[in-house]
Amino acid sequence: MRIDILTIFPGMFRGPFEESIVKRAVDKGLVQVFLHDIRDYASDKHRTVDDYVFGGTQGMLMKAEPLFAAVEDVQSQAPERGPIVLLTPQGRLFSQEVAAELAGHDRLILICGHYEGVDARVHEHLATDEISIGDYVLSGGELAAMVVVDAVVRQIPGALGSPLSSADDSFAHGLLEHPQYTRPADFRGMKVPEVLLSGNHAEIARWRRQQSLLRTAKRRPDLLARADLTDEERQWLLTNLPNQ
Ligand code: 9D3
Repeated sequence: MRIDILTIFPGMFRGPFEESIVKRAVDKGLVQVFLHDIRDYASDKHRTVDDYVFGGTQGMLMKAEPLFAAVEDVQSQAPERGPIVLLTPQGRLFSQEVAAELAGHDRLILICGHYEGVDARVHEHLATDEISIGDYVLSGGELAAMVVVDAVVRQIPGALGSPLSSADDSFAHGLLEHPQYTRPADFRGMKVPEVLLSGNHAEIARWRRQQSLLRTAKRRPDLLARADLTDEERQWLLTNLPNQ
């Protein structure tokens, strides 16, 4: 997979991409990540990438011209075609499903907006997809792009170091993870649940599933509504959930 990122702050990505699972995937040759400075595609000597808003409002917008030029240049560098994703607060909400969908392509182009937003012609005629990572205000699309790249890259077969596959990730089951413990079995009087020390694997599996169910019901009832539970499990929850 080839990922091209268009940004006015390429330096923001270097730390995260050189420390994470992304670096391992790059080193293994599973993914190539290219950073492109949008200013390199500005047409004036001041390398202008923003301008005032027609009709008059406060703030600046990213100009269409450097973004179109950048996408066209980056597309000319490799023959594969894939989604052109604009990171924007107006985009569809990012999720594990969206990550899996993006991971199915050989090529991704991510455009990071900044200032008060991006010229509408980029939304309408350049981007093929618009993604938001959540309902909070960021200063730009860069952190959102890092989130998307991390979630997408760990879906690529072989990207994870351990034999655990990304299919084991919590959201892949639609439930939150059960509590986990490592040694010591007693830390300052805080004890690991007895069942986990029992060696009874059937009992342990049952306890973990029940903990996942309780946790999800308590913290993320929205997930529980869509999760794949047996009738028996739904009944068990009804009788074991604390009231209110
Ligand atoms: C005044 C209206 N604001 C929209 C909520 C303007 C605005 C704020 C912040 C426009 C752009 C931005 C910068 N944010 C992003 O580019 C962004 C983002 C985000 O702020 N939250 C969640 N996901 C994303 S993806 C890109």
